[in-house]
Amino acid sequence: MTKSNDPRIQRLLLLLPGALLLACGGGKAGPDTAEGGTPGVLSLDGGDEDDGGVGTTGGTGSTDGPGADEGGAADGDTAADGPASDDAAEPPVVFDLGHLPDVPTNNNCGAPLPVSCDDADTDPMHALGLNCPGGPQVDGVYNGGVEAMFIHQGNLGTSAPPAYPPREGERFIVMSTGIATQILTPGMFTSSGVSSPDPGFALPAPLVMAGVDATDDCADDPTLVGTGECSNTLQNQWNQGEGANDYAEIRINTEVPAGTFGFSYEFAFFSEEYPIYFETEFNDMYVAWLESEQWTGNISFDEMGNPISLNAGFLDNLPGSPELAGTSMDQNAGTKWLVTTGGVTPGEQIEIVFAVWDLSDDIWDTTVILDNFLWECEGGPPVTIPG
Ligand SMILES: [Ca+2]
Ligand SMILES: [Ca+2]
Ligand SMILES: [Ca+2]
Ligand SMILES: [Ca+2]
Repeated sequence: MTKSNDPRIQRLLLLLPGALLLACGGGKAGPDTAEGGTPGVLSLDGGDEDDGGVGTTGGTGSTDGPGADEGGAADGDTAADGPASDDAAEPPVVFDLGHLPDVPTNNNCGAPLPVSCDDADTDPMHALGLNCPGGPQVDGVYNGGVEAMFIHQGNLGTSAPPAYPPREGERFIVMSTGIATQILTPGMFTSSGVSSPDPGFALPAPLVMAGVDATDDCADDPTLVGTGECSNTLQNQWNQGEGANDYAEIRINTEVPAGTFGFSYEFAFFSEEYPIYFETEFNDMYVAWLESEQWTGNISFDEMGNPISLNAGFLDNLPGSPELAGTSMDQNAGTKWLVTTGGVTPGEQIEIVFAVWDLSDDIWDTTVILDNFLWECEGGPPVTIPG
């Protein structure tokens, strides 16, 4: 049995979801969908050596006037404390923060402040709040079908108050396993095989689905970093299906700025697969992969700590929810805006991949929206909270 891509059939099946799930569970596991032999066909910028972060770091420090005062302040302090230097047992008070710029609320934080410029164009990095003049710079690319990504301006949908406004500036990224702009058409049945790659069982590096340990994640045991998927959350979702199709990604390479210990970004996830193919092998997935010294794996979850795939529990806004009004997902489901924060090490080279794909076949599409990348003062294991 083949999953129907006919909206007339879809409406019929909506009336008979139980019958469909039974029928489909026994019929779709055939080898015709397996594409394990297909190598990754993405042409990616090998940008590791492209050191976009250096200029940003230097720029922040040099434009932050008070930072330049630190050296002088420390010197002056030494002189002023002349009498105290008699006390040899007590080390001198040192305010010298080296090259780190001042930030009013945290003298140890050098995270570059964001600069917004997505009012002027549809550059995906600008949409995220990156690569604006005077702001944080990264090496960022989109890899996927031309029809599978677009930059949306303004609120998504028609709910009041808006459920999906831009979280930074005026625009955000819409990335889909189908034709991305279709999310703007209320009630639409979004189901297209598109020109994005179909990697099958061979996801582009560094993505791997195998976890690092039966019980510990990489926060429990940092020696596990680099040995697999640090959160241990993806394997079980991936194993429910038969490989990835219509794979699209945003990939960022950058050096972590000095004095910067984390980053955050916001996303939401929607799927046409809900409700009819919920809890089947058509378990479309979204993964935010961080490749760093502290973590190699998924960093984005729902409020319950589940990964972001159809079956894992993304159930914030259900069919008919006011929040979904005015979108193609109004009879489907989606998450709220969610904020993921992850820890990184100042000066290290990191890679971040935001990836979405259809699982098992290439129809009944799934869409994510992405916005508001920020460098943060705080680090730690990845956490996702409502936006
Ligand atoms: Ca934006
Ligand atoms: Ca729909
Ligand atoms: Ca598709
Ligand atoms: Ca799908």
